[in-house]
Amino acid sequence: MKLFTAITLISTLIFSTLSAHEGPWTAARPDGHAPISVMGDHMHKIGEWMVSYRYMTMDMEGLLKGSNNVLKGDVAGDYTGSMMGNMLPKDMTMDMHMFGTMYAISNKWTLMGMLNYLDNEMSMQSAMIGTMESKGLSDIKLAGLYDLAQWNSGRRMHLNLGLSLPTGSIDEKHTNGNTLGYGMQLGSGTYDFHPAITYLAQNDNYSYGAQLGGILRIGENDQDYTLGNKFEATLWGARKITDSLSASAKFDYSSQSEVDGKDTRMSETMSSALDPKSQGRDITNFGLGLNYYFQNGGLSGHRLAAEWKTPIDQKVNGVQLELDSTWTFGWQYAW
Ligand SMILES: [Cu+2]
Repeated sequence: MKLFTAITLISTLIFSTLSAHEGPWTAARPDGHAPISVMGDHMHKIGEWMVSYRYMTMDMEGLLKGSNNVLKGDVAGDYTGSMMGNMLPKDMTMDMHMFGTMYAISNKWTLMGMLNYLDNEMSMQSAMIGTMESKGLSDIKLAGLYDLAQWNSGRRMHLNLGLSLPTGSIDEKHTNGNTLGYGMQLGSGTYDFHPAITYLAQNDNYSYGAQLGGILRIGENDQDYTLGNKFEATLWGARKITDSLSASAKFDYSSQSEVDGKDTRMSETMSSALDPKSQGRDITNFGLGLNYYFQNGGLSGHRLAAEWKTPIDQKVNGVQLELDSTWTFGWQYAW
């Protein structure tokens, strides 16, 4: 219910403070782009290009069963395949390097491509096991953004039609030869459809946005499992502080179901990391961010942004690590 309270609160804020703003929505201001962790938030004008780089780092530590913090002793009985729950995860860091490009083929369609490089590290309850690591190219994503409507009062809406290709490995192994858990793999192994709808609004000093979307997996991968489908809702507001700087607040909610099927190379009684039922979670994050837009001089057209977010509510399927915080830093350049 916390989520609905937050949504109601923010929507009230959006519709009550959004006084008339003459002219169409514009990207040419710092908050003309959403907080940096939002993907496919804006479109471009015909012939315009953009390149971007984002670095995202997520920290997870401690175990959750459902929404409760637990110790390995509390859940060791669920994973009897390993002595005293020693194979349960202890902490994990996920680093992601995201390279993106956008190009508007018309004023109705902007095309987008994204290439992600992942670097995951996980340590287990028993220090004897050693840190597990996986790194490499993740699933390449291609998308078309379609302009649905633009109003003369600084509002617009577009559709995001994305598809990810199974370029990321699902065969990552520990140094001892064992297949790493679902969360340590680099891709989904399936073609995934990423639909979303995005709404943007701005007035003289504020801007708002909302995005509803998800990930729908198509079929199953060559190890006979399918990662859970995901639903995502994001709501943000930003204040333009100067012509170059804006500050934002954001709520995002996502819900991902457990893995369907199983990878037979993993033995699910050993660890929650190898258990298809201990994948996916419901999570609500609150984030704060800054966008900086260079309007003049040699760096004109460049943008820098940073965002920090932390969960305000999370409930995992089965037993999983607790997410602590996510940082995203980004650079974008359009011409
Ligand atoms: Cu762009």
